[in-house]
Amino acid sequence: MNSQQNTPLTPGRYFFALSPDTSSRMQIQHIMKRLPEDPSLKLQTTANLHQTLLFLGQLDQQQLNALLKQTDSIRFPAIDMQFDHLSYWDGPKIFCLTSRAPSSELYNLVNQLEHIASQADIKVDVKPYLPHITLARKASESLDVPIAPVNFKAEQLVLMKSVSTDHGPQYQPVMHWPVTAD
Ligand code: 3AM
Repeated sequence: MNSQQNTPLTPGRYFFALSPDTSSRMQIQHIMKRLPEDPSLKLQTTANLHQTLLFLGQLDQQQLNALLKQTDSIRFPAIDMQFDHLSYWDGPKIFCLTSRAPSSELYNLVNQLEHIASQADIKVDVKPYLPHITLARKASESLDVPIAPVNFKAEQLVLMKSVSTDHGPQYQPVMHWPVTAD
């Protein structure tokens, strides 16, 4: 498929994610204004907003090369879904958007990515996939804020590299695939 690589793939922490289109991004930003005013909250930056599909973990060069060989087979249909709930997840201490009706295409894509990862000898977490969009980290209390559903349209599938910085993790898109099923 028609993939594009931004930078050379070098060892590091990687994950696959969907990148929201401009309208979805604006809706998400609007909802972020309704989060509690807590100075310890680490708000996601607009550039970092994403929906994680599969966390790959720390990859070495051999795994990255093997992954690259598999990525030509990726087929990525349009994914259009609603995130209709603002949730607090106690484990990772995040506020995130969740969906009561995730799209079935989303699960197909996640299965496809899990298959590609296993073909590249990458051991991934086998926990059931829970679609969410993280809005803030270091959250410490549950919240009950009704929201208007966000119509989430994916602009592209992205391979992200997670790089630690003094300001928290920065996500660098290193490869992307447009929304077009061949
Ligand atoms: O930004 P979100 O919350 O979607 O939680 C981490 C983050 O997801 C998740 O991968 C994304 C980029 O760091 N993540 C980090 N470590 C993980 C792990 N061991 C993980 N997901 C599953 N297993």
